[in-house]
Amino acid sequence: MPKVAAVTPKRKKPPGPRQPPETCASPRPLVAHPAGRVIIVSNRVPAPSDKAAAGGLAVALADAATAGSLWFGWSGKRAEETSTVAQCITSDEGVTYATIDIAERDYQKFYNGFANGALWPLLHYRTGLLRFNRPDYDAYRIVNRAFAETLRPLIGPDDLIWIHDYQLFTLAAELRALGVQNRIGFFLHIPFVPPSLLQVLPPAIEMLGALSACDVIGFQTQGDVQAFLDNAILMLGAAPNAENCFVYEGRKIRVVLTPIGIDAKKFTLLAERAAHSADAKRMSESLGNRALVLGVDRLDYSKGLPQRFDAFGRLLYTYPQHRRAVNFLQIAARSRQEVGSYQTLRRELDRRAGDINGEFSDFDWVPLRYMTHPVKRNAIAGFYRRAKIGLVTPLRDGMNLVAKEYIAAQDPADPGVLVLSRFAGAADELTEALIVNPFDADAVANAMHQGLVMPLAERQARYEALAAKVNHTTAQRFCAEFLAYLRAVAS
Ligand code: GDG
Repeated sequence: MPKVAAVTPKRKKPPGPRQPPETCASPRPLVAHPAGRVIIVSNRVPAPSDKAAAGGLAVALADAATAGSLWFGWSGKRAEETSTVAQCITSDEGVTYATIDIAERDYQKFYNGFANGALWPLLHYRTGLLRFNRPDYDAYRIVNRAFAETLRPLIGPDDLIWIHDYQLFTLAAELRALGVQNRIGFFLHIPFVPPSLLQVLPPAIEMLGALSACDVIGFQTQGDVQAFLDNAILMLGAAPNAENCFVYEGRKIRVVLTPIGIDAKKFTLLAERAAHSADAKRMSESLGNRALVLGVDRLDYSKGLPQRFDAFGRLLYTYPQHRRAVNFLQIAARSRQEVGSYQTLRRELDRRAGDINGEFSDFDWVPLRYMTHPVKRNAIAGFYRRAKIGLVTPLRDGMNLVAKEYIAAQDPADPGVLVLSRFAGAADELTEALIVNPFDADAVANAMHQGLVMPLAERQARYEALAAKVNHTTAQRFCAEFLAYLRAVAS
């Protein structure tokens, strides 16, 4: 994607400690751009200094956040009152990060309550975990409105607004209510569900209507695109044409497929270097000649971790030749620990890990290593390269970037094997992985065994096909494709 240059010269920063943030109270855009700036809006805004530690969304969007663009969202701080003016920091690359604090009373209900207690389970097909109540939903609307009100004065006439993910489903409607006429796009990082499931959510119609205040709505898979259109047909009375466009309340909406990817070349370089790092050396020494089976996930019930632990147990039970010959490392970085279902999951994993290690350990070998604190990105890249099996078995996942990172990290001369859930968005594209049903522990165990004994030639053939895809559907391509759809909307 071409880099956008800022028209207004960049303010030179003095060397030394970073300046405290300024308030972006100006009614005019901070940096004008003839073709319109890109304004990214996401629930969390990555700190400009935090690139190395950044996770999936931040890394994938780095390419859209070019000089002159604005990234707006929550600071990560809770305050007594929600901010009415954003705090701004401009990075050395010329990207302005504008953030607001959220009032504690709204945060709990908006984030832990409606976004992660209702929308997240529902959109991952887990209606049994859905907890809905009106005050949570009201707080969700209030926070989306606060985002709109604080963002409104920062928007210039031709700016493109690109909203991300399920925390901000109603933001576009709030912006329209404030008179914003700019082109607005929305991308959903997680799955979308068919009408039979979405109807479980009491304000489903209201939310679909609010989302339809966008000009372009993007999804990870063709299944998600279809699910959204089916909902729009049934609940909004939409009549999409062959290009997946429909008209709602006088506005034309286009529904597009723009799967997310990674910066594959950069990740390959990172993994090559990380293979010689101190962390990789420690890992190798701890493994000796044993093969590494690796899982890397946020500790989330959508990732299928209990089922994965069971599958590893089945591998050791069914194929005794792998006892003492493999180690399974599960990195499960804690997340959303204030939500009850996440606390339950953690206790469940502790128990299952104990069961497996109690059953199969020897006095000098422990089969399952399981850690819940985050690991440096650099170390993860090195571990991927060392792993003979990349185990990616979510019960549902929008895409799953770990699958793509694992492939990008492999040594072409001796690549590992990806075992991938058919319910990850990535499975639509990465068909040369060993595709499994994560609910079937024996099938996942069989796939692990198949990967562990797979001849080099087959591993290489699968790797080459997968690497070509990961290098094609990149983060750069994702940003360029989505923004091209948005730019094509008549302003
Ligand atoms: C959502 C959707 C979609 C993980 N543990 C650590 C760590 N990670 C990094 C991984 C990867 C990222 O976090 C996780 O990305 P995923 O795609 O797997 O999952 P979600 O966080 O659920 O993301 C998902 C994504 O949005 C993008 O659209 O693919 O389907 O659910 O980059 O490497 N990074 C570090 N330490 C850890 O311990 N540094």
